Amino acid sequence: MSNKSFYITTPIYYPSAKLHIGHAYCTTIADAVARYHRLAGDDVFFLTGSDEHGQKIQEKAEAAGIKPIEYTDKIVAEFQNLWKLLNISNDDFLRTTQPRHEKVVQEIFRRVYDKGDIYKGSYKGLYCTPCESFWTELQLDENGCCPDCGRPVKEVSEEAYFFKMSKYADRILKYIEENPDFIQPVSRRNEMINFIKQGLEDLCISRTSFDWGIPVPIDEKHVIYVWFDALTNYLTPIGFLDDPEKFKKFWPADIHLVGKEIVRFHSIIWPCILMALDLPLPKQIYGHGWLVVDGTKMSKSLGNVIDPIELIEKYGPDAIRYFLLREINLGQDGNFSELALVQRINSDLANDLGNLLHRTLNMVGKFQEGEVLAAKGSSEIDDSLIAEAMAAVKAFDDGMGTMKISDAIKAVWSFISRANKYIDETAPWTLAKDPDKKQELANVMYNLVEAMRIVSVLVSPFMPVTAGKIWQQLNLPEDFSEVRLDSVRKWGNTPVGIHIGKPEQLFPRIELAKEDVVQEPKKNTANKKNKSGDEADKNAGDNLITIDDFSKIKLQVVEITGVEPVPKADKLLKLTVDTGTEKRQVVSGIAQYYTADQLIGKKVILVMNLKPAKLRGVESQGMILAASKDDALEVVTVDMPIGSIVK
Ligand code: ME8
Repeated sequence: MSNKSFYITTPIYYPSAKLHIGHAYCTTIADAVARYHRLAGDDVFFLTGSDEHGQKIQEKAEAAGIKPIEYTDKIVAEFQNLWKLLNISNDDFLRTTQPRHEKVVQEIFRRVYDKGDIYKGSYKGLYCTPCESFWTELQLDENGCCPDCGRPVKEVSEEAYFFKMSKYADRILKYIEENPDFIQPVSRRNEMINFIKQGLEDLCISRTSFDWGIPVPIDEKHVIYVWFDALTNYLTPIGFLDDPEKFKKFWPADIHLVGKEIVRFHSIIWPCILMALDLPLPKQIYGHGWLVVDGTKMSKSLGNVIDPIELIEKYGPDAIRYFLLREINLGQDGNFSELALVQRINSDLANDLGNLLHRTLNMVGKFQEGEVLAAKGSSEIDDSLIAEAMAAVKAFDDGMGTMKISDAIKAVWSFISRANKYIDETAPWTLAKDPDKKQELANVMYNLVEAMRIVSVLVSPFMPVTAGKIWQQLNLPEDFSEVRLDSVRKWGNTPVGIHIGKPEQLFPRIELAKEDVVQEPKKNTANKKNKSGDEADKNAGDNLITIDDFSKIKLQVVEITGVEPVPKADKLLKLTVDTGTEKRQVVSGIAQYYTADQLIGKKVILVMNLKPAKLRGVESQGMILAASKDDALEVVTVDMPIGSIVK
């Protein structure tokens, strides 16, 4: 038993609309990690909550003719119901409207103000109400709209308090550079380094144009602007003001798990606030990818949101949890499809897991009247099963401890397949016919029950209800909620002489008619790059090019000799490349994937005869090639002399 403390958080969600399956994804990940750490014996604190202030909520409440708190009460109750249905095991639920939080935010404001890091100024800017973000002219998209959501922005000018974030720019940059694990995955880290290098401006932290917020303690006409209110939520429930012992135990947080678009707030603004408070920084900010439908992030206006409650009612919470955790690699975007969910249920849950349990219980019932007899001696096949069980426990442990959740699940499922194969290899039905093979049969039965015991423990972070059901059907004496990972690090903890319980189906197979699909995602015809392979192949026929067409493109090996950020464009880098005969300037949208150090000296392929174009006002003379899939991207590199022709 470790007795280490472990503090994990999800973002606090805006009660501006119903939660969709994308929000459930984030909370399910955090829940699985929290459950794993409890299993490993850690003292876990798992926090989620709601982010209830701001103009957007105030406007929605006004439109509904009710007070903002009445509006958020109703939606927050729906959040809490969803987390209950999904068996989310959070230790606290923080609402930013709770007096305990208001006290913390005001105290933090006071402390930072007294330190001289907050001053009054005036803010002029372009504001996006739905995103609660200010933008400069240069940051707007090509339509002059919010670069995050594409909606119109409005000009705002008002007296406001500012947090001196610029003062901490060098310190936070140094910290990120010196602590490679602080921001994960690595692509997010590079993006943040490039962002800070463009310069950090002071942060506007108060507003006077609406009043749905926590009052600034020294100036009641202002309310505290959302991010200063929201980020500090992580300090409230762990005793920042009222329980120093608890605070010492859980702060700094081990992981703030957040969606990729809010990594910036968590890994730059939040650490600067903490530095101003002289508090240690969280150990890790983990930016997960988005759940997308047909390559597009779910959003109400696109009509592609998937309601998790409907899915839970139809398939049960464990199947949804399993799918989200198994199907998507944590740092990358992943596609949600109900058909893929049903396939996973049928193959992994009904077939692999369900059958293994069912066969095991049936045979122990039939061949040994339900009694688990002692194993004596072992065959080579038994030994290989045992070795694979121990390897699966280790791979599970390693995967969960490093946020490689999908890998951890794969390791468990490969053991489940191994155990199913073990049944075929040992053919217990043949052993049962031979009175001389009684001990051999007893060994096989023991090993299968023991394998199922281990599986039930290993699946518990992903599928807590199913894990409990397996445990119950095996009729193991220990209270399942008390079971820890240590009990499966060694083979042979199933007590001899227990009588197994009644077999019950875990997951019935699902025959899915098209009309049964909860929501057939809308086809997003605008997003051609996300077409499936089949579709792309089909269309390729209409667009074939000849070798002459291809030869018009001049591709050549060049070396990257210089890298600079493009001001106010966090995705772009200005590269200088050496073509062998000249130096060229190329603008490339790879800032989120590479730092300057990683690019200098790379030999890449340049489209030499591309018409020069201006990106964010900077001329680009050509384009370098890169390969991308889902959320990953790599520039194409070659090991050939500069100037080599690519054909
Ligand atoms: O940003 N797939 O709240 P929020 C995966 N209140 N994750 C998704 C998603 C999708 N399709 N859609 C949304 C806020 N999310 C602030 C946070 S924290 C101090 C304040 C994730 O309700 C999103 O990436 O807009 C984010 O991490 C979370 O839901 C909350 O989003």
